[in-house]
This record gives sequence, structure tokens and C-alpha cells, in this order.
Amino acid sequence: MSAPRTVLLTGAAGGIGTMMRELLPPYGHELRLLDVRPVPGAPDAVVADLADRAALREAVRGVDAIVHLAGISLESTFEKVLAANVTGTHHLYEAAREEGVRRVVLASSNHAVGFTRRPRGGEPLVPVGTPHRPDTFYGLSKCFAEDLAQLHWDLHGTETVSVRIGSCFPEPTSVRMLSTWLSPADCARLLHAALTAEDVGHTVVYGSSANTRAWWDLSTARALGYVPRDDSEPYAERLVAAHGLPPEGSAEDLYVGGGFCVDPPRWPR
Ligand code: NAI
Ligand code: 15L
Repeated sequence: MSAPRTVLLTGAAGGIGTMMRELLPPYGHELRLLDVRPVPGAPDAVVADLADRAALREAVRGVDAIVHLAGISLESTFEKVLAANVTGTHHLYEAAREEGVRRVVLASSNHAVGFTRRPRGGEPLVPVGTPHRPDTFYGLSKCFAEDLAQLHWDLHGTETVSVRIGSCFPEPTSVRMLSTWLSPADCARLLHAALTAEDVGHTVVYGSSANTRAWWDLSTARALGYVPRDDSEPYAERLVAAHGLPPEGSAEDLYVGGGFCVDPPRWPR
């Protein structure tokens, strides 16, 4: 599959969406934007809730692919997570099926496997085949989304790359992020690879940069053509000096989901 392609970007007003609005078009992708909130600087963006099936169907009509970022991105009540991330993602896949959109790039999360032990020196990196071990209702909704993607591939032939994103922010801001960081530029590289690789079926990948302290096996991402260029290591000395290493035996020390395993940040709305 080659660029340029028309791509629906859901969650366009959010943190990653805002960065990708700048970083994806240079790869040749023409973006259509959707969010439940107005998208600053984009009067043409579709303002719609994932609950609105008719609006979703109209929004996906004619696009070549969807990058699905919209939803609750932290922990919340089961009911809110269910509505936005479970039912909302179902609605989006139904719209894609009805309108014949063949490729989805799905924002999954490391919190789908948050209770997985993090590898220590010399231990193998965590593979994508590790069992789901969600650390929150939020992580659980990402497990569902990955399985929904598998169902849509097996049943309807809709292809998906599920990206278990680590921490995608302009720079790492914690010791944990030295392992989990996905730089915005590498995020764009990965999304481009996921949009254009041939015959992905349903492929699960981790989304992180080429971090010296990486926990995740990036081989399935690399197989799509993703070549990460960034590494969090230049931030290490400053972050370790500022925060110290996590106490031995703490969730931050033990699990890839870190603090989400004990005291997850809450969705504010
Ligand atoms: P964000 O919270 O900044 O953006 C999410 C966007 O989705 C918001 O603009 C929000 O208005 C929109 N949204 C929420 N509910 C909606 C609904 N019912 N209908 C339509 N739009 C709705 O999140 P961020 O950081 O940009 O993350 C994007 C995606 O990537 C999310 O799915 C998140 O779970 C996932 N992710 C992000 C990571 C990160 O490091 N930023 C790490 C792992 C996964
Ligand atoms: C996520 O899934 C969240 O959406 C994001 O805000 C970060 O907290 C990230 O995980 C992380 O693990 O750092």
C-alpha cells in the first residue's frame, strides 16, 4: 500500500492527535479529523462522539484508512470506559466495515499488558504474544479492542495494526519513560509504516523508540518497516537525578504498567 492516502484521524484534538496532525501529512497522508471536541485550528474537523454511528459512517466514507486514537486515555469508571472505548471502538469498526475501509491503525496501550513483569538485565524483551494482563478498566478496554480487531480481520477481512503505545510525549518526563518513550517523530514513523505495510492481517506491535532501556520487543513493528531513530537515554542522567530509581518491589519497579497498577491517573472529564 503506497502513500498518499486519505486517512481519518480520530482523537485529533488530543495529545497524540495534535502532534500527528503536523507529522503525518509530510508522509503523503491527507488527513480527515474527528474528535468529540472541536479541533483547534481545524474548522473542517468532524465534531462527533463515537456513540454517533451515523456521524461515524459519514466520517469514514471514502477514506483509505483510519488511525483510531479517540477515547478515554486514562483510568475511569467502568461505565465510561465501556461507552467510549468498547462500544465506541465497535461503532468505528462497524462503520469501517459498512463503508469498505480496509485498514485501521488502532491505538492500543501498554496497559493491556500492564501487570507483566518488566525485564531485568539480560532477560528477554516482552514479546507481543505475552498474555493480556490489563492493569485497569482502561487497559482492559484495549484488550477488547485488540480482540475486536482480530475478529474483524477473521470475519470481515478488515486489516488492523494494533499499536501498544508506550508513552508518546514530546520528551520523557519520568524514569519509567526512559523505557517506554515513543518520540512523536518515531510515532509518525510507526503510524506511516502501519498505514502502508502490505498484508498486515491483524498485527500487534509495541510502540516505543529505540530506547537503550527498552522493555518491549519491537520486531513485529520493524517487520512493518518501522525504523525508530530516537532514544530516551540522553534524558537519563537528569531524570534519575531528579526522581531517583523506583523503590525495589514497588509497582514502578516490577511491572511495565508502573503506577497504573496501583494508583492509575484518572480521566478528568
Ligand atoms: P488524549 O486523551 O489526549 O486524546 C484522546 C482524544 O479522544 C481527546 O481529544 C478526546 O476528546 C477524544 N475522545 C474521547 N472520547 C471520545 C468520544 N467518545 N468520541 C470522540 N472522541 C473522543 O489521549 P492521547 O494521549 O492523545 O492518546 C491517544 C490514544 O492513544 C488513546 O486511545 C490512548 O488510549 C492511546 N495511548 C496513548 C498513549 C500516550 O502515551 N499518549 C499511550 C498508550 C495509548
Ligand atoms: C497510556 O495508555 C496513557 O494513555 C498515556 O497517557 C500514558 O499514561 C501512557 O499510557 C504511559 O504508560 O505512560
